[in-house]
Amino acid sequence: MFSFYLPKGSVHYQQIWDKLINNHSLVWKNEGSRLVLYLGDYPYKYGVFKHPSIHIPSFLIPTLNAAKSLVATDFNSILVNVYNSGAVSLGWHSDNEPELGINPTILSLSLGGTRLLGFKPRASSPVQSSFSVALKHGMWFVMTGYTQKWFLHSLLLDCNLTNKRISLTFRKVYPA
Ligand SMILES: O=C(O)CCC(=O)C(=O)O
Repeated sequence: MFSFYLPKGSVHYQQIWDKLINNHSLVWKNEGSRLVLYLGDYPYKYGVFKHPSIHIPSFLIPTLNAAKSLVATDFNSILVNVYNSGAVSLGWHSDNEPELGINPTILSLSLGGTRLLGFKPRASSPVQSSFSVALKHGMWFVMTGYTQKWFLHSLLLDCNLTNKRISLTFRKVYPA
């Protein structure tokens, strides 16, 4: 797992934010109190939520290409999460659906308010410590290798935060 920033101006974060929020042709779903948009070549399902395949809009292609070259992974989907404030969280889970293959690489781009992504070991993990990572505006964060096998992760509550946060998570989804 590691995180990094791109040089200023490489990706236009404000444009991505504006287009995601203002593009009325995008089909958002409510998942709990989080808004989710799935874009990808193949359907993707997790828990009780099922997403059909939806063409990735052209305004996100440069960002998808940046994501692919950053970690040399042939991502074909973007799952976008909107958290309207720190009162919206995402519970403990692993991204270990069969469509993601074994030991998937998942890259995220964080925009807006800083949030903590917590990690806690699964029962079978040889690593016993929990930790969290502060995901700041413009930060790219990658989970690779045994991350999903050994840890659960959760976007933690922060009831003092009023800022909205958007995350774009890049995955390679295989046909089921
Ligand atoms: O919003 C985030 O950065 C976390 C998203 C997440 O955990 C997920 O999509 O599986």
